[in-house]
Amino acid sequence: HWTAEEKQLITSVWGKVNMEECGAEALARLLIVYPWTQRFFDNFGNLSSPTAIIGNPKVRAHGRKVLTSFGEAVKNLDNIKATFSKLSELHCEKLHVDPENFRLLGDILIIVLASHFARDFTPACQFAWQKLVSVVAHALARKYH
Ligand code: ZNH
Repeated sequence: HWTAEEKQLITSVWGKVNMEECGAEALARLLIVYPWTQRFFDNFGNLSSPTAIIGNPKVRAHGRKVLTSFGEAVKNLDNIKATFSKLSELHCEKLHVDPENFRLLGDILIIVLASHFARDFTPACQFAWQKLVSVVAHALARKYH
């Protein structure tokens, strides 16, 4: 369900993404903008203020891990459901993360990309990326019933 142009827009942006920076920024923004998401990370230490969250090394490391994992979707655009099947099980059965949070993180990621790439993040580009974060959110939510 991807056009050749969409695939190209997704992979060309992805090729320029700094996982460390963008992953850390996306997770930090999620925790700051939607503070209730902090409850999943009560073993991450100090999350008491935006500054604490941004400087928290566990947030940085986990943000990178999540974004790297997101990269598996980019590499497997035609097979995202299968790619995230195990991860969906983990988030559903072990971590009990409300799937609404996958949508929130997806929207945050779009904002991070838009702010990093500015005018290069064109409307067509945003269209392809919105579609991608939505497919990823669905794939991760698949094992919930
Ligand atoms: Zn998640 C974990 C991915 C979203 C929460 N994650 C995780 C991991 C991965 C991921 C890869 C690791 C695993 C292992 O270790 O095995 N995620 C992911 C992705 C996404 C996500 C791809 C989207 C895109 N998560 C999410 C959200 C949330 C979460 C939204 C909430 C809010 N995760 C989580 C947790 C965990 C995880 C809590 C665990 C952590 C620790 O370490 O403790």
